[in-house]
Amino acid sequence: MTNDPTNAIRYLAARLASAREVAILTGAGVSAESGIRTFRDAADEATRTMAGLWKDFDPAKLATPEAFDADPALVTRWYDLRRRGCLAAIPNAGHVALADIQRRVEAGGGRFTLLTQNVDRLHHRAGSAGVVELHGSIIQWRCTLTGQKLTPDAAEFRALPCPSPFDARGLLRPDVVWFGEMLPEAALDAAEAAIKSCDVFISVGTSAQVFPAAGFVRAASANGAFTAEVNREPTPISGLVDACLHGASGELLPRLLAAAWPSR
Ligand code: BJW
Repeated sequence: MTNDPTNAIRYLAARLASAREVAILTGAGVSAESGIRTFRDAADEATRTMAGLWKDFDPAKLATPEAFDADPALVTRWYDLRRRGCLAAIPNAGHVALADIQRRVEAGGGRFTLLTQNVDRLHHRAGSAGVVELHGSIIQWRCTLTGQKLTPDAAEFRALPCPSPFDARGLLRPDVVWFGEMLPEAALDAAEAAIKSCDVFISVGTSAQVFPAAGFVRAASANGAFTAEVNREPTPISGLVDACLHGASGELLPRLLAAAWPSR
């Protein structure tokens, strides 16, 4: 294991450049430099880190199906505020580097899977293709009864009743995965397939505390993949990965890209 940033970048870059199949898991940290609050960070002026959402808000009162049942208007207001923040945000250099890494791997005949816990769609907007959204999307909403999906525009979103002509008793809720809910089956299948067959697995900007995603690195490692972490601080998986890059993903990922494909 190496965790000197320059050595770790070189070490990981060599594995990345020669990989047949790469899987990358991202979390809220990758969007922090776009101004989107993470969930569990402590505020830190030195690194310009904003306090995570769970410092000011109780997940049990906002991010569970029970919370929505108890007060749908409150949950809708909170998610709509965040939704509009995501629409206003701009992908950062970390998102762009991940899209470039995907293009490089695929141009060399390799396979690439981007698994994200993020609901902000910034990877899509940075040009990543086939993004697997493990925790859904805040940009899209769905009816609690019909499942009908809807993408509201950027204006404030107040419409609680489902607009479906088929069942007006439903409510619109964000199409995200709350605590205690199952992840989308297709996303889990895609993650399982990538974990089984990748030879390089990288975890970026996640505290590795929320399951099942928190178990992916260990599973990839058990399947023989070379594993790495890119994160601002150590996490529960730091001790088990083959390379640790500690710092901001918006700085480290472009360096990793340049080290892996220097002719760029
Ligand atoms: C930077 C940076 C920079 C900052 N550069 N880095 C097994 C054991 C124990 C519990 C469970 C288990 N299996 C299931 C559970 C229950 C539960 C769970 O995991 N609970 C844990 C908290 C213990 N999981 C679930 O309920 C999941 N469902 C499920 O498993 O269904 C089956 C089942 C149900 C019930 C029981 C058993 C089985 C669903 C999880 C859904 C998570 N939903 C949320 C909200 C989404 C909607 C919304 O946006 O509001 O998803 S919670 C929140 O956490 C969000 C995130 O996607 C997720 C992960 O957070 P993430 O991305 O890691 O962010 P942070 O803030 O934690 O970390 C950011 C990191 O970035 C930090 O480390 C920083 O240092 C770093 N960073 N700036 C690089 N610039």
